[in-house]
Amino acid sequence: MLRTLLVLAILCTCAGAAEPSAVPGAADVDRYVALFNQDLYALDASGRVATPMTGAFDAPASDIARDVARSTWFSLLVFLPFLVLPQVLLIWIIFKYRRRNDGRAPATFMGNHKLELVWTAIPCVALVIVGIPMWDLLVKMEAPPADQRRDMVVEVRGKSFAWDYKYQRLGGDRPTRREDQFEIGQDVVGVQEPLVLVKDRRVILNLTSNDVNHAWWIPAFGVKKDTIKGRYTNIWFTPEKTGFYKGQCAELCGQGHGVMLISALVVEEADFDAWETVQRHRADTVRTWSVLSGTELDGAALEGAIADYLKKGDTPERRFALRFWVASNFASLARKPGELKGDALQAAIIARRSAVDKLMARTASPAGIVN
Ligand SMILES: [Cu+2]
Repeated sequence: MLRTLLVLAILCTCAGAAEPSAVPGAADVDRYVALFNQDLYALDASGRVATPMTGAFDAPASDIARDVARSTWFSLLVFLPFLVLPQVLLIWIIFKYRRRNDGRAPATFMGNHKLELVWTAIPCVALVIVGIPMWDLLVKMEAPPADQRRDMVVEVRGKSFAWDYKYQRLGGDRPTRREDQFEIGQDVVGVQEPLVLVKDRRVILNLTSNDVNHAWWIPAFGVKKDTIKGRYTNIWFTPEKTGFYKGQCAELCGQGHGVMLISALVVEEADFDAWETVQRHRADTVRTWSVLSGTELDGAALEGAIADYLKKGDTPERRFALRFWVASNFASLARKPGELKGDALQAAIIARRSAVDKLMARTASPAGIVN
């Protein structure tokens, strides 16, 4: 009997270990903070911008960007001879037929109908050759895809001087009920949160504005669109590479236009699930953070805040969300100029994060969740 139980226990443990965990645990927190809390302004060790703003031509990151790059290179190839050839001819003629003081008079002539017809007709043909695929691409970019059932849909709202993202549909096989929508608001002055997208999942952006005209532009995706109050404009694309992408408001909109930055994060499906989880529990973590961000750490208040948070729901997802937001907020705080700096700040962060860990481990739920 004892042997059977022992074998069963070992089997259960092995099965548990082999199965990948769907919910990220405490060990994943720092990886996700590094992924989701990327610094728009970060510099690398040699003082250069850590993530440069890439373009559609040097690093296209979506299907639309690839099309834009291809058609632009094609038009450049077709038009390049019109730029180069006249200049080469001009320089050659200047030297070949220069005045030589040998008594010869230069020839004078006016007009040549045949030549004029040819040099009008050839550029016209070139324009048509370039125009047809360009027109096709413009129509494709303007027309929303016919079958949108599996697409992600996000409402983008420009405001002086930040962006709000409302996820109206998450795409894939996800539910599209009203209660599954959620909104990521931005501080008007503060860290601009990225638009988070899934690699290879098409996204449709419905854009509008709260005030003046703005324009949502991320060059690597090959899309740029005005956002206008009282009206919706649309763009769509399929992000094809994971990564952190930078953009900028592209419509002169006022005093803060220069800092109206845009960023987007393209992640794998599993990482998007983790991000969605932490967003859904974000509001509940605010109280714990307000205790942690005080100058003096109030142990009793922290214990109360964590206990209340877990009382509202003690699941591995909620525990992960609390740990994530604590770590993520500290990561943002460490970037802001404050009284504490460098090692002192790092020590304070480590101490406060471990206080949270200890309290959470102590507040194990009846189900035995200690993660
Ligand atoms: Cu602007």
